[in-house]
This record gives sequence, C-alpha cells and structure tokens, in this order.
Amino acid sequence: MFQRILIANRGEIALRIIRACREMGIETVAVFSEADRGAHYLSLADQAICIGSAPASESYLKIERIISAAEVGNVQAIHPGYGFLAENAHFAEVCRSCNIEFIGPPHEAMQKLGDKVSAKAIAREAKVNLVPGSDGLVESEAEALAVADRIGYPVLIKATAGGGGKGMRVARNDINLKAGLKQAAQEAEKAFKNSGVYIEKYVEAPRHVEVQLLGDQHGNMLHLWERDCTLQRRHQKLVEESPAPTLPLAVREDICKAAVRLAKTANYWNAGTCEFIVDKNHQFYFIEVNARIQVEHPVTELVTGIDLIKSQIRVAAGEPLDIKQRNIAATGCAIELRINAEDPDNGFRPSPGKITKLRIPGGPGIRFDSHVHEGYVIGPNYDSMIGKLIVHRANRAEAFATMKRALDEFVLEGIKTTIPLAKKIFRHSAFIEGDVDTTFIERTF
Ligand code: MV4
Repeated sequence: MFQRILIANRGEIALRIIRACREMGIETVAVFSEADRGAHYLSLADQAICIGSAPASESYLKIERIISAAEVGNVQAIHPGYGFLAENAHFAEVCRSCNIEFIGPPHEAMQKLGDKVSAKAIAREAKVNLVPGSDGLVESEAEALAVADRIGYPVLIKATAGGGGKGMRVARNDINLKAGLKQAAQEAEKAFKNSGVYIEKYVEAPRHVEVQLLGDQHGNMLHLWERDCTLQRRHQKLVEESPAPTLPLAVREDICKAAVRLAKTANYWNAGTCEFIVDKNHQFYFIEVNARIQVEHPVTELVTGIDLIKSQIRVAAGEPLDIKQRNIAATGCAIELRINAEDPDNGFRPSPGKITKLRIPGGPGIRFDSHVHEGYVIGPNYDSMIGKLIVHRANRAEAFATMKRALDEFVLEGIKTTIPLAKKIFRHSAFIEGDVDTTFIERTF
C-alpha cells in the first residue's frame, strides 16, 4: 500500500480524498493555487505545496508542476479527483513514466473510451445497445444526409472528442444538418483539436441513467448499481439519485450488466461510470463512459455502503476487490443535491463572495460534502459548486422529507446560491412523482 499520495485537485473532492487517506493511515500531499492559499481543508493534509497562480491553466492543469510537487512530496501515487487532469490520458502516462501510480483507469482505456466513436465501437463489441446513427465519424455532408434519411430526424451531431454535451447540436431537417455539421466540426476543432463528428438519432426527453463501475487489476469488474441524473441544467447535473425512480428492477439489472460487459471489453479498471439515456419505454442506449470518479459518487456510497475513494486507492495499489457482485445490494434511497454559488434569479450567473453565515444541517440521514466554512471566500476562478447535500433514507418519500428538512435548516449567507431553487424542485409534483426528463429544469424554472 502507498505511504503518501498527492491529491491533484482542490475543494470538496480534495477534502474527500484526504479524509479517505487519513482513515487508511496514508499520508497526503495537497497542492494549491494562490487562490486557495489558507483554505481550511489544506491543513488536514500532511503537506501542502503551492503550484501556481489562480488560473487553473497556471496551477491545477500544469502537469509539470503536479509532477514536481509529487517528487518534492516523495509520493508513490497521485489521485486526480474529477475535472482538471482526471481524464487526461497524457497525464496518466506521464505519471507512469515517472513511476508514480495514477489512481484511475489505465491510460489505454482512458484513451479508447475518451474518444466517443471508439467507445461506441467497444459498446457494439460488448453487445451494449446503441442509438441508431452513423457507423463511426461522418466524413462528408452527403454521408451525414444519408444517415439522417435512414434514421429519421431529429438527429444529434456530436463531437467524438467531446462529451458531457460539449459540441452537441440538434438537427431537425436537412438545412439544420448542413449548418450544424459545419458549426459542430469548427467548434470541436477549436475546443478539442479534433473536428471529428458523428450522428445519432435524437432520443427526445430521455432520462439520464448512469452505472457506477469498479474494477481491479485482476480482471474483476463490478457494478455498484445505477444513478438517475435527469435533473440537469445545460449539462450541469443538479440532482442525482439512486435507485433510478422510474426503472423496474429487471431493467436496472440489464443496464448494470451491460455496463460491466462494456468495461470488461475495454480492459478497464478502477472506478468509472457508464452513461445511458433511457426512453419512455425503458429502452436504454449507451452514450459515453466517464473514466473518473464523479461528483455524485456519494449517492452510490450511501446505497451500497462501499467507500469508492478507498476502493480506488486499494485497486491502484494492486489489491484485488474483496467484494462479490452478489453481495452488493442497493439499500434505501439516496438523493444528492449540488449547491452552487450561482444566482438562479439572474440566469444562474456565478455569485462569488464571502460566506458570512453558515449553518449546516444535520441529524439522521444527512451528509454534507464540502470544503467551505464561515468566512470562506468563493472566488471566480473555478466552478461554482460549494458542496453537495446528500440524504440517505429507507425509501424515496422519506429521503424527500429529509432533504426538505435539511434545506429548511440550511443557512448560507453572503452569496447567492441554488438553495432557493432546490426548495422549489423538491416541492414540485412532477419531480416527486419521478415524471421529469432532461429538459425539466429549463422548461419549468
Ligand atoms: C443524447 C440525448 C438524446 N439522444 N443522445 C450527451 C452528453 C451526455 N452527458 C448526455 N447527452 C445526451 N445524449 C441522443 N442520441 C440526450 C442527452 C442528454 C441531454 C441532451 C441535451 C440536454 C440535456 C441533456 C441531459 C442529459 C442527457
């Protein structure tokens, strides 16, 4: 097992990893930018090293600085968290070449699955259901038009180097498609230095269901059941829950088994998430793999009782998984709410500033994962998530009651947050009945 681990991240996920390491008796080296100097979570690490100025490009994204800190800190492994370098296959390779374990998937699998077209080829090989669409990249307008004729409009144009909705366009007819192709390719070239695009039938108003995967370096691959992440805004998830409220057990089992087949075919190990969309007839379609730990991992930790961060570290150290699939049960209902420093009454614009008053809810069934404290200043440099409020109760109705109580207890002053919006969401009958789709937030609020 590792003696010391560097956490190449910041905020709530850095704190989450530090906490897991402390419980495992592993020393931690944290890195921070000038903007994060003095943040309380840094004092929980054994060592904290400044790696640059506020912009992520000058600090958390600077591979050479992370590696230098790892040398100075004399660590055996690096945990990338999520975002920043978490899905940067080159970074994973650099770690390997410096004899530092990368706590995540093998860079080969990261590479193969990071390219959405090659990820779909692996899905096809694993007999995982795909949305009808082009067989790989579309190389010409004529080919795109022919595909659209075959599968019928509306279609989605997606960037193969994209993901998370970046570079995605809906086309409802030939004209849209021709224009959309050009724009999507240009945007993809600019954003990802890869203009490759592919086409899929647009599944209208789907649910977004993802499967938590955990594999070791000895060929064992487990699923830790699914999460429903349908409540999103502009591809930013707001609420995630497990189990998926609309899916019968048989469909949940099928979608989880499909995800395991895909991960095994990709020779994947460590934690990862297989994303699907599900239509009104409970037909599911593979969309993409997230080759990292995700923001919403606590939802799965609560329903399965498995600590995903500790599991990641043990798997990276070469340990075989000590759990069997038949012993992984999803118990009760967990719901996570992301709390962002944004103003929902002003187009969700970021609302940086100092937290002047903070009263965190507690009591049975409540977990709050956050690095903030009274007096903490939310800066403009990083994403606006302050923390995650997660509840875990025996069933969904109880979980809703606990979430509403938690939101009523929550006091956070000095900045605008999405808490008032959350209170409206958890009172909305459509959400309570599980009758929402991925456009609910934009349509309703
Ligand atoms: C789709 C889709 C419907 N049809 N693909 C792409 C990024 C991924 N994270 C979710 N994405 C989707 N892919 C097909 N063929 C619907 C989504 C989707 C979505 C699309 C637009 C706006 C919000 C969305 C939220 C979740 C899923």
